[in-house]
Amino acid sequence: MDGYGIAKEKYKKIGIDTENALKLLGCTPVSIHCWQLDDCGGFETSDAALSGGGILSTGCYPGKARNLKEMMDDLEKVLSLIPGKKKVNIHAIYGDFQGKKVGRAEIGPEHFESWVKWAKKNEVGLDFNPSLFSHPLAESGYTLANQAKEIRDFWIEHVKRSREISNHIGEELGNTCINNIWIPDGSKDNTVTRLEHRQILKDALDEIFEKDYPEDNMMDAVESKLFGIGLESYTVGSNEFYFNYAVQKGKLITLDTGHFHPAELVSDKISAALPFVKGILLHLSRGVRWDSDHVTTLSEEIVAIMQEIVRAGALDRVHIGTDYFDGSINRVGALALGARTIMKALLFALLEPTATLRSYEISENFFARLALLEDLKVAPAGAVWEKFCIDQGVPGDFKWAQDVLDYERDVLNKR
Ligand code: RNT
Ligand code: ZN
Repeated sequence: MDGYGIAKEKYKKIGIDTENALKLLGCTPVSIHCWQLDDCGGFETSDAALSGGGILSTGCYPGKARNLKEMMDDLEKVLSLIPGKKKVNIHAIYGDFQGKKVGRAEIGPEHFESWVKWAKKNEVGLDFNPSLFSHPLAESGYTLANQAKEIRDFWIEHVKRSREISNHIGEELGNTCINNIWIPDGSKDNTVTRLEHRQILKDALDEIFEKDYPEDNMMDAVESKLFGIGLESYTVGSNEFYFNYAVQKGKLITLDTGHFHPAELVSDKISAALPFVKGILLHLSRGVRWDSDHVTTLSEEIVAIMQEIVRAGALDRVHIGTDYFDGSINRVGALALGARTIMKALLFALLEPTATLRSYEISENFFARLALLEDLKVAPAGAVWEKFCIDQGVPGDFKWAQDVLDYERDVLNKR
């Protein structure tokens, strides 16, 4: 019997059907963020600062994607290394601007036709984000929450257009495109006009969302943050602000694992959010001391997040995605590694005998619950993962990294 056969039998004994787990894993999409591939630079021809707004990619590893073609090439490599269903998550700054200077308040669906074509060819869905950073009109620290109406209106127009683009993308692909709004607005030091900014942000969002689009085409998500670099003392779009907004307006809430106090757990927020919100969008990364922009690895928390989704039976209401930027290692490898890890964590969660664990819990046999949870940690999930990779036609563990290194030698090092 091969490794998978043995694993299948072992899981069967504890009431788990591995075939079923593989089927579910195969139809759950993971949305892969494109901005890991170029350190969040984008393809605008403006002279805007490359980062700013409280986000920062560190490291200068060679080979980053310098244009749309290189980014699409890199993404194709990444996609070939991730088993299962995929989406690609893009930002407004990654439009096909053809060397022209296109303002953020001038973008339209035409600038994203190349992406639609590419997505169709590669059989992936797309998600979208307006870009409210790396721009002269974001330098004051306030975009949608800016007290100056001209600046605010500029950004409102940008986000409205992003929603229109998302609607177009979703319609073209026949796959809902999530438009996620994150703004950097906040302040380095103690701020006294807090209610004013938050009221302004609420009104700006209300205006942005005036137009309804069919959910089959696009859905809106709002993303909170605790702090950013240079924005340590105050963030307008805090957790409470967006949670309330999402609940009141029927929007998705985005939970980014790097946007909370280090001891706060996103895994525990899932069941707290689900009774109230339309759904959740996850931005997964690995927290290392501060804003977690490190590549996702198989941590206890990533597994716990997946377990919470599966235990809640909420795979259709929680949209899983990556969001980190590390410019200090091979970027293609970094992106593939994070996404593979998330799929592994999801598989691990799908291989859990939840009904048995619940029965122990109900009968207050907490020792049996703990013992089973602990034994599961070294159950042969790896062999099931290997089978998934083979079935999906992607290289398995101990092989895929060599593909990345070959690509580095043949493509990235020649840039
Ligand atoms: C920033 C947010 C946001 C960005 C992207 C580029 O802290 O996490 O999601 O990473 O929109
Ligand atoms: Zn994020």
